[in-house]
Amino acid sequence: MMTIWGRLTSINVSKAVWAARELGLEFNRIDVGGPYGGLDKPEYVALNPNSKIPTLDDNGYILWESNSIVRYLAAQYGAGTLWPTDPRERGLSDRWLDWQATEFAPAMAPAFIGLIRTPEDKRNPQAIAESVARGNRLILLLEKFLADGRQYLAGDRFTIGDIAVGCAVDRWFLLPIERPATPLLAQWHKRVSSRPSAQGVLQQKLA
Ligand SMILES: N[C@@H](CCC(=O)N[C@@H](CS)C(=O)NCC(=O)O)C(=O)O
Repeated sequence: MMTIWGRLTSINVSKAVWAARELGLEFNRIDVGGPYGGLDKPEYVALNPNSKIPTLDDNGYILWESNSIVRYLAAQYGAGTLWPTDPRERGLSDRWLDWQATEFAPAMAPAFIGLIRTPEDKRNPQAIAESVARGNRLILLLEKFLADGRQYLAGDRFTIGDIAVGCAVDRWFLLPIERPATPLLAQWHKRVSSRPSAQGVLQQKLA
């Protein structure tokens, strides 16, 4: 039995859920975190000492860190599809998970926290503006990257890189911010978010 712990409004939970659905896996999802709480309960901390979501339980194999969960699911159940077997092709997909976690997420975090989680009178407009500018620069890098006509981030098929960046770009499109024109990114977002596996996973209320 497979269980994914975490509320679906979390970007990191949505990555794990999207990967599991794309792979056609049967799993049970348990709402914890955010309004559901439960992350400090000893039984949850025993699973995930970070008290964060998501956590995966694959038949007793426990894993946390969303991008590691996506890599594990793809490697275990999607070799040759979500997880390219050629190391060079895989590298071109895998790097986008690191890009999402170490470049894009930190760039957008102040804007996200400021606009979604901070009451208007307590916001720091300068920090928000700087964050949006930083995030938008990275988005334009993606737009330029897609200019060679590629359908997916690692080439001509959907892989793990599309999942991590897809979840992040989905939220970027939902944020109440000024966005530069990104027609290629919009087409790619439409392509990946219209997959059956993405239905009910993306376009969540920002929380
Ligand atoms: N690096 C971790 C970050 C996990 C994380 O920050 N999760 C957030 C939700 S996106 C969380 O647990 N927040 C507390 C909550 O939802 O109550 C990962 O990628 O899994």
